[in-house]
Amino acid sequence: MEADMNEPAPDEYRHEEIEPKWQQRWSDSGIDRSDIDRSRPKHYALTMLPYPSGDLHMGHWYSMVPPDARARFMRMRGYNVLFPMGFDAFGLPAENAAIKRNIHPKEWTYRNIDHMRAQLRSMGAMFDWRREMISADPEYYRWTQWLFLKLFHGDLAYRKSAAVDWCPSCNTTLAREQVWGEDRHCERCETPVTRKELAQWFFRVTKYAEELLDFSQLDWPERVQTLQTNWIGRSTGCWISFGIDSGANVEVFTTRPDTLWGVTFLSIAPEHELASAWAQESPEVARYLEQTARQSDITRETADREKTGVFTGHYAISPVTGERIPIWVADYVLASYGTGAVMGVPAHDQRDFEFARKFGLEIRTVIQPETGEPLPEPLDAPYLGYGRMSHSGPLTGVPGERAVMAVIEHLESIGAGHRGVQYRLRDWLVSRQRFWGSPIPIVYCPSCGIVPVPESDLPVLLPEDNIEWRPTGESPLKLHPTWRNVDCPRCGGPAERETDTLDTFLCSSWYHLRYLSPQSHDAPFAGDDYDYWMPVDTYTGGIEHATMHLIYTRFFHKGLRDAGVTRGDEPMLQLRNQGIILGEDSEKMSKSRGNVVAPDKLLADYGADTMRAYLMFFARWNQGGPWSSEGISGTSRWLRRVWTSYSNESQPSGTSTEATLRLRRKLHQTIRSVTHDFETFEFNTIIAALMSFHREMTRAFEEGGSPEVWREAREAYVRLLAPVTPHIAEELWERLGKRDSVHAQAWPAWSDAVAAEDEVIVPVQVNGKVRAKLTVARDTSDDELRNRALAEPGVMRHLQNVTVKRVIVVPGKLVSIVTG
Ligand code: ANZ
Ligand code: ZN
Repeated sequence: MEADMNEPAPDEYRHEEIEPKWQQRWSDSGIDRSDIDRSRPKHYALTMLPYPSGDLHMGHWYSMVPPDARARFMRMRGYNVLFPMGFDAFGLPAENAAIKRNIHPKEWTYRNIDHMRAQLRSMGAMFDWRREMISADPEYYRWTQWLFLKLFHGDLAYRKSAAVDWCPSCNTTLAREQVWGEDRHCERCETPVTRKELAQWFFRVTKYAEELLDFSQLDWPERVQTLQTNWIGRSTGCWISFGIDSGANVEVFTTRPDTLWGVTFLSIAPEHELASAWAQESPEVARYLEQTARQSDITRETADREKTGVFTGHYAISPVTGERIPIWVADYVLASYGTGAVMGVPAHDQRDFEFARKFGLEIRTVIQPETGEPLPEPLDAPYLGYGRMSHSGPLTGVPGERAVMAVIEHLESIGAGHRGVQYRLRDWLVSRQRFWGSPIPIVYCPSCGIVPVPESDLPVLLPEDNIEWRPTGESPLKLHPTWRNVDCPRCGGPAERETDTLDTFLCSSWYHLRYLSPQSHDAPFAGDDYDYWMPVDTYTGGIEHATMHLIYTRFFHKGLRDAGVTRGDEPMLQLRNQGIILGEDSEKMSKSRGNVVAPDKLLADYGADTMRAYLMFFARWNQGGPWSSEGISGTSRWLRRVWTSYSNESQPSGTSTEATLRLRRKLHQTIRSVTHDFETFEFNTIIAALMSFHREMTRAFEEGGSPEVWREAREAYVRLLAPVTPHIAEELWERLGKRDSVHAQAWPAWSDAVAAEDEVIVPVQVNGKVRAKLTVARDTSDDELRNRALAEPGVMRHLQNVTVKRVIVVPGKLVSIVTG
């Protein structure tokens, strides 16, 4: 009978069969479950959890697969590895979907989760699914609320009025990502947004500014440390108080007190309280405030914007010269930084220079460079450097290195200023005027004021019905017919619930703790679990989370530490970021460009193992790079060759010592380099080494290496493959006649000596007959050769009941034993 050409050969690689098969077996055997085991060192490998948008994209694969391979590697290295997965399930897209389709956000979210969970399973990752957390589960957000209350009781949560972006046409507050363009318009209706003041909840992150700048306990990328450091933005400087004509004071923050004699105007932010007071009396000021109310801080901080401002008609008095200084309102001054007021020194500050030029204000040089020419008069650009003070009254001539301190001391002595530190970091605004988030567990009572919901009443559940989705300008919870009405937990009188929900960044600030004890009913996590697993040993994910998420989670940990909930100073010891996968055209993947590579299609074509190997191979993981379809088919060919080579039963002839030695040396070198590269997240060179070692095995086979060494290499190779291609490795392991899972095996060991040195095989003769062969370094000493020869089992057998008369050692060549 003729073979059916469509029927694959019996040993053809069929990922669509072996992958589901092994995934099922792993799930049945529970091999990926990790529990406390004090006999082994623990390793908590955390990878950032996805938002359930509906579909896994290549970025998810890229951020999860190499860390999975590494987690598997750590397990084979003897660690008890925790590698959990969950869903960051609250957030705006679910609410938008609800508005569009008139379904509950919960329905949309949980349907997406089901789909994505199945997609995640198809990766073949070792996620311990028993520990899955979903931030929108009441059993999860109950503890989010509980933790909120811990911070509240620790005086780390407080309420104050703050501005939100507001679309006057949609009649709703907008999240940062819903505001678009230079003119800051609403994403839905394109109306320019305005700002609106609302009472909202904040976390006191600024209390931890100094501690957050300390990275000494962390192995985090330099880049993330820099981004966080800049985000926190510590400046040392000085507060200076200027009297004003109306009798009050204006305080400014400056990092350049040495320029004080050069002040020719003050400017205050449009939101400064004096600005609104003066708007009452001046229509120009009032008009200017209205006009600037629409801009965001980001737009306002843009350096090259045309400066705008308005004179208030008021003057301040210089604390050092007694001069009258005009006060302006200018939107380059931010209300949220320093004191919201700036002393204008046009000669030595870029923005002040532009402002003074535009409005014809005086430019007065008070710093001269220490070396070289004096500055030109008039200046054609501000001089920003430090230098010798000039035209500065009693301090004229003070050199640059002393200037700042000299002025501060002078101000302190006359009581007009004091030194201090200022941060750019702001407290974290956690209120959202949204439905799909955790309710804030607070009740407002007309007689008791702000009352926390008692622990025993948690969670404050989201309502399931009667929800108004259409944007009305209010939090949807506010419009629910009954939800907000509640008895005051303190006095029992009629009261109202807080109707805002919590920022979803709060949910993701502690999810690593819920994974520890997903079933815990009386606490967010159990103390035992915490003590065993925490802190997270390696955290992996995108660099885009460098500031917000990774600062919030550090803050949360420290705040909870001070509230007695967590221990230790940092939640995540090591951080590594992956790069971005670009389309084949080297551009960012996007639907409009048509260069999106979808994982589902590739999974069907190549299988998870090939995708895994390719994702580790195609670029340095921390850099990323363009996808290549040619590249993935190359990876696929390599794995098919590996597969076929293991279905061949024959062995090498054992005739070439040279081939044996080379194979062995290369094996040990490969184990060593793959181990090293897993440790350092250099995944691409792992795959390169594995590819090259397979060629070496083929060569050793063809050239007739020793069958034992060849078998040893084949076995070790499957173990090296296991983290990368977990399904193929299981299959090949089985073919080698093994019963246990390859993932339960120890990682292969290497010897530096074998890897490094040139080895020889020395035959050992007993009375002229070869009884053993020693594999040793070429320069092994005579004594060592003699001892090793006499200890060989094959030799000892022939020395029983006889006496050794002589042992002749020919270094590197032969050991000959003569008995009598
Ligand atoms: C006078 C001065 C003279 C300044 C000079 C600079 C150079 P960093 O380093 O980022 O902390 N500033 C203070 N508060 C501000 C606000 N609310 N909005 C905008 N600018 C503000 O910046 C500190 C400097 O930024 C301060 O020092 C102040 O300008 C300005 F030759 O004061 B300086
Ligand atoms: Zn009350």
